[in-house]
Amino acid sequence: MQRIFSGIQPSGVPTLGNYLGAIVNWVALQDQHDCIFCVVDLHAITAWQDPATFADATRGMAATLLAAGIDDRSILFNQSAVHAHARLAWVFNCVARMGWLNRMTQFKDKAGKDRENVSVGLFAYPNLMAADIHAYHATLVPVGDDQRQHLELANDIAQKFNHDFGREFFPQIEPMILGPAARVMSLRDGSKKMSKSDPSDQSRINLTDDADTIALKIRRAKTDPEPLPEDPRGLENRPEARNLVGIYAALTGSDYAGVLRDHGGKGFGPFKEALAALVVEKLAPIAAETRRWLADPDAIDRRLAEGAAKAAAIADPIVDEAERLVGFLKFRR
Ligand code: AQP
Repeated sequence: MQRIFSGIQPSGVPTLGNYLGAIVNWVALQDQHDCIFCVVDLHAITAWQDPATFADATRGMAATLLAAGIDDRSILFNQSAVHAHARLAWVFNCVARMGWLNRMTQFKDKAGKDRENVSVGLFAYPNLMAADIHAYHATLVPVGDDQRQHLELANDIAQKFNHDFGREFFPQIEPMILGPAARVMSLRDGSKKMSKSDPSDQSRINLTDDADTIALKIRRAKTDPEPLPEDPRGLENRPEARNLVGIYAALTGSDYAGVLRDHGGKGFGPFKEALAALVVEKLAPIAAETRRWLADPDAIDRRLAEGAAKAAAIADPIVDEAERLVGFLKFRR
């Protein structure tokens, strides 16, 4: 059974993008794989997080994952509770090259014009992500399309580590980028991905939004004046239309052609109504179950602590061995 690792930042309320690009796939993969899922709080502090609410944000993200269907078949924990991540990330900071990280488009997008003022952690983020995966010798990583470049870097880091320290220790990993909604775009701008930390709440559907809010956001979503095409090729150069059709396809387990068979030729009005009803139908049970978990924070904490113990039992020996390969003086435990 191949081992899967994936993570999500508690940097806000999870969005429909996180759900379709990652969470829904994680739930399905539990049957066939040895799965480790992580609320990556170390990653989240690469941007400012309010200490007064951060622990609750971490619990909230865990509650959503549990509500969406992550269950006992998987290990679920918060990253800062397993020190192996930070230990290996430091080694990888010393393996990865500045030039490699300078090419990362996510850093360029997030830092924007403010490069001199962002945290060093934001720049080194991909090294921590590589450590998250390699600390478990995981080989499959289900992520949204935005993470493809970071996974290529994780493979470069593994290869250089293995070469520098003379042993095929870290395996190559394979991204799993699944479905027509592997990159859900902002509802306000079809060229920008939907993001939980986007300053505009109207740009995204939050998994906690109620039915009226979801309907309003979809009704107001940016579109063009043309009706929907009957053929998927007609979605080229129409990013907003493509995005809404992709979301519909992902939620119904269909594809662009399937959705356009039913809705092609029609205007956006009726399509948006149908899409809003569908999104509400899929998200309402998750929101209700999330509230049920949040009513018992101790149960969430227990679940995360158990997960952390299981995760550490896998990662500690792997990172110990990596440190031995580096040549650190290690004492018998
Ligand atoms: N818009 C998206 N479409 C498809 N997948 C997405 N993911 C994120 N946004 C989309 C996937 O969700 C997983 C968890 O992401 P993350 O929280 O670790 O970080 P992120 O990619 O930076 O997500 P956000 O929502 O944009 O967070 P912020 O705003 O804090 O930066 C990943 O698998 C990601 O691919």
